[in-house]
Amino acid sequence: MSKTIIISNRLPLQLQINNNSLEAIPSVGGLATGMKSVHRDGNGVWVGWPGLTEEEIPEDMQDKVVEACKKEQCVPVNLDQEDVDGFYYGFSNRTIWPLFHYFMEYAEFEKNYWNTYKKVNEKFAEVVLEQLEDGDTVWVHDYQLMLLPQLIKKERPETRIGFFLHIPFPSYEVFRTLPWRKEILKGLLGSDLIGFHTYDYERHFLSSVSRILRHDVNFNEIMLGDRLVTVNSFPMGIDYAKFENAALTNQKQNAKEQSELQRRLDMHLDATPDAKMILSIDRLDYTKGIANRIRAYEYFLENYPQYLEKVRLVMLAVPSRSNVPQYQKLKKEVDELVGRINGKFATVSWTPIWYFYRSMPFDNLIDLYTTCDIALLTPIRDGMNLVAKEYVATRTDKTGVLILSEMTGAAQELNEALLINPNNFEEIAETLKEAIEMPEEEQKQRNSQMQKRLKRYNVEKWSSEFLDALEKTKDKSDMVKAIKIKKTQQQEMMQAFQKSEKRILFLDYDGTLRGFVSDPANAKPDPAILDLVASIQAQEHTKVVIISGRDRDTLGTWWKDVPVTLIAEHGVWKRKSGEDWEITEKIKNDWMPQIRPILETYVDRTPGTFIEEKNYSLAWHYRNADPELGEMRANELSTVIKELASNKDLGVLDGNKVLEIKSGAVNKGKAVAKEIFNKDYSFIFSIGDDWTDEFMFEELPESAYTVKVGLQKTAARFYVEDTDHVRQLLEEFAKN
Ligand code: GDG
Repeated sequence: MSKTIIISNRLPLQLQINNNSLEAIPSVGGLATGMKSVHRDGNGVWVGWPGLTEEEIPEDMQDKVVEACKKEQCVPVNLDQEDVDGFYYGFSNRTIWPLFHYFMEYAEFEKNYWNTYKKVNEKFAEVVLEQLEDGDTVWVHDYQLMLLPQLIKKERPETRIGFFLHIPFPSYEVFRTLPWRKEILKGLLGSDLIGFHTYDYERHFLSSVSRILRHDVNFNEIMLGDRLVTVNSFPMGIDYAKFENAALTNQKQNAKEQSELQRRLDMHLDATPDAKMILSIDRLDYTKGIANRIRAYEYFLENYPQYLEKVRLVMLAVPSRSNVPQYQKLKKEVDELVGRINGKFATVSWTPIWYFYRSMPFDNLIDLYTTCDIALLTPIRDGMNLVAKEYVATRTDKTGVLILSEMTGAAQELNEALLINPNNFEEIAETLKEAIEMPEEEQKQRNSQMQKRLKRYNVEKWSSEFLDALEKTKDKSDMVKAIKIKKTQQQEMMQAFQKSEKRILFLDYDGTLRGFVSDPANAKPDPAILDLVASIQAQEHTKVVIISGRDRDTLGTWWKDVPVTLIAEHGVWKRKSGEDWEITEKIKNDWMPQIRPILETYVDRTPGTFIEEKNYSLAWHYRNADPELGEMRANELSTVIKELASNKDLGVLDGNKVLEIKSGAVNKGKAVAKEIFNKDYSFIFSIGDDWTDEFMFEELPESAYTVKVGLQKTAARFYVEDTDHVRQLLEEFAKN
């Protein structure tokens, strides 16, 4: 039975050696918490690092490590100290983490870290490949393993690979500062499906793919030769029932069953019933806005002294990455701030901040969630923030107020929370006041809405939607109607070619016989392709037609020595070998003086674009423009022209990075139809890469061999990957 392999840097269990015996403790953190329920209920294995380096595991305990992991359906990846330092504390946490959270000044670009990151991703790949069986699905998690999808795809191309990024994907302007940006993108593109928490992260990623790798992005799909990569957003949910049930159990507990923490909290509530408890929970991380939160709280106490002794900030900061210098600095800063504020405002009976620097057992977390009236979560940046969702889920009587930073992914779903800008102290202070004074009715109204949503879109739903979408990527290639030309089909085509006594081949030029170059004037045919086409043409009963949108002069000059038929400007002109150009359609070009100035304004506004003027058409090329700007302007221009063109019989052809405006009466479809009309060709072949070639595929009879270059939606019957494969195919014709 096929299985799902989950892969993340850390396993859901962390191993420790205490007094010579191995202990497994559950991992803390968003990813582990979220995926645990998926793993627990599903059939599969989880591959990751168990938390002990090779140096820390005595030889006689190695089997025990594997066994302890196996018990939990886990498979360990062995890392030594150097690996962990360079890969985890180095590249992951000193380069990617700060950069992706917009802390550019913290990002270190160290070649050694990068090399170890690569090496460790390869180690992960090795373990995954050992586990991988036919039909298995692979789900890779997070920023530590961004090279893994490609490493697996390379070895096992048929495997479905999903990748989910739990942190933000930054804007292109930030991402492009990374020296290894191309490698990271290529690594991720080994996946069939890439998921992000929000649409903004998705959009940033697509923008980087299109600008840095210059791949074509079609809405949320990326065409990569014969592969299609889908990108989408899947906002991660929580195990709602677990939090709700834990809260219900907590409320039913009698004094004896209660935890020590709950008893203490209750004591304070009894002593000061009108005082409010404000909660914050996060890993001690500079992205979480902890220092800002404390400063804003100070500002609140200063500006609203009526609340002195009436509020308490309960702050749980979980130790994290404490050997990275910025985290040590942050720890010091938070310690000092807490000390200063407590020193400044405390009275004999009141401490304004209760600060816990430790990890707490789950039940204590629930004590805090259910007891505190307000949750104050102020990250400067946060991929999602599950704590916000957990707080809402535990509020079973629907009271409680969530104050949440707009910079978290969660803020996009939790509109009923009080949203704040974490850098605006005044706003935070005022919002705290609003939260304290919020009528219960309003609290309930807001929380009911949020609870409904969180209950519905819980972590199971999140993971099943991701896995379903991953499964569906299989069908995507079928949606692209054409099938990759196989050896047998190629042979069958060649037999039909050989048998035929009257053959015609329509060959598109740019993107088919010749790859694209930045200046189309430099795309002259090379001697090899000229020879190849000439030798096909030299065969008996064979007519080769080069059919292109190019102007007749260029086409005529480039193909002057090869006795083929030329069709230029999408069918306006035709030249039989050894004859003069003839015009095939009576076409007007009196519209040009009106349309040209419009195109010129687009050239002025879009750097890198230019106009190509042909006899009966104008083409606006945007291949060298910024890809996003180019697409945007092309859409705009196409709409403008279509509006203007309605009474002029003009057509807009949306080609490969070119928009061509021409008389509506002409296209390659009409040209090929004329060419074969009443001629009884028994073998018809046509090949092209572009949207404008679709007219020809559509027009030709079903028996024709129509071939698209590149995997895209098409009316052609077959496709080949690229121009190299076009040549290989043409060589077959030449051999005959
Ligand atoms: C990353 C992204 C994204 C916290 N303290 C304790 C404890 N926790 C649990 C919470 C919660 C999780 O850890 C923290 O999740 P967050 O989402 O808030 O933050 P990160 O760890 O930074 O997670 C984040 C997440 O991945 C998921 O994609 O939301 O943006 O940065 O579940 O309950 N659990 C226990 N004791 C603690 O002291 N038992």
